[in-house]
Amino acid sequence: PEGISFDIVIAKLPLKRKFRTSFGEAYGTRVFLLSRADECIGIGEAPVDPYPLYSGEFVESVVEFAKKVLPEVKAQDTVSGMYNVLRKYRGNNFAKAMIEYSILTLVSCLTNTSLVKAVGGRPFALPVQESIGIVDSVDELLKWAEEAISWGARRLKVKIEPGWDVEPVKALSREFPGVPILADANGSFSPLKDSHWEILSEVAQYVNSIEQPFPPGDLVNSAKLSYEEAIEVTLDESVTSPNNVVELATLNEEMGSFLSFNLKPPRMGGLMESLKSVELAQQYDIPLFIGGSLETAVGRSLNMVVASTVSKNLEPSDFSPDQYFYERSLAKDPFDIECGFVRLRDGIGVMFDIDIDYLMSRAIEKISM
Ligand code: OSB
Ligand code: MG
Repeated sequence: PEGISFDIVIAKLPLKRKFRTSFGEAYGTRVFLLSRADECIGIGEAPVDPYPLYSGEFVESVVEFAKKVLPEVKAQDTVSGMYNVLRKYRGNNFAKAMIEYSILTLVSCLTNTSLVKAVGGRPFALPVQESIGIVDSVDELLKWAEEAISWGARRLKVKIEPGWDVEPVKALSREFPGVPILADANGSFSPLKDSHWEILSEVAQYVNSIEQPFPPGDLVNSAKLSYEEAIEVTLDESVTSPNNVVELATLNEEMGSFLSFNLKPPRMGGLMESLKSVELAQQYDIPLFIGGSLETAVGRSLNMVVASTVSKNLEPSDFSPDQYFYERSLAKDPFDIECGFVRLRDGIGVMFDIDIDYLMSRAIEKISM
């Protein structure tokens, strides 16, 4: 609409500690979209890296997508008009989610209505899991896990890859008996290698579930692993649309598998697609948790809006606050954990006081539109 202005901001945010997955080390580079109208400010975040490792999107692709579609978005008079612009393009889910949330948080402020209320959600205390990166030694792994247990982590999600597989999960299950363990491979095992099936079968002995064992396109082999090892397999990269949730239900029914998923709102293309996915998951009784991609408080708040709509089968989710990963939170009133739970908020806009000065002090590029 008239009078709305946007700033695309690329910021480099220093991490408190290295976070390594099977793709390599996280960069801490993030794209933000600030929107302004009247006295209000909105913001969205695309938690992408400079390289297309987790998904096909990366910093420049998000920026280019935003540059290309924002003029068209601005020309719309209604929120649904803006949706139609975003919906008509394929892919670019992280970029779409960023644009959508920037507008929705702005509208939330302009209309003084919280997004949690608008989507029919409710604030509650959500169990949090810690995501432990790939480290150089078991000692280092146990130290990280101990820290997480000390703030009450409800589950340990540990990154694995071929070569760092059985050893870490064996050590965690020995040191922390009774604490649920999820091993996240980020698609690093190949369904074409017998040796990889053997490793995963052994990993399955020590964990409660395995996340994204095989590359994104593959659901059938995940179902096969789940059935053969009688273990929960939770999909991350493989689930990018509500329809994928229905496919999980179909596989569970036809293959006797236990597939669940990790719902990452940016990966689904934003709030609306996420809400549909939650609805389908609840309808088909597919367990889920809300996943993170090292978002700052901005992205975490979108995830929180989605979480507020889940009423059953919600597993411990990626909600350790941004100050656990980054040197500094983007919130002046950061989200916090109490005994392993994060209290969902129900406020206006992003539901926290954004530290814009800090964000801008870390900006490496700003494009005004
Ligand atoms: O696979 O869940 C993942 C971070 C970056 C990319 C992929 C993943 C992750 C995480 C982070 O595990 C978890 C979090 O944000 O709390
Ligand atoms: Mg994952």
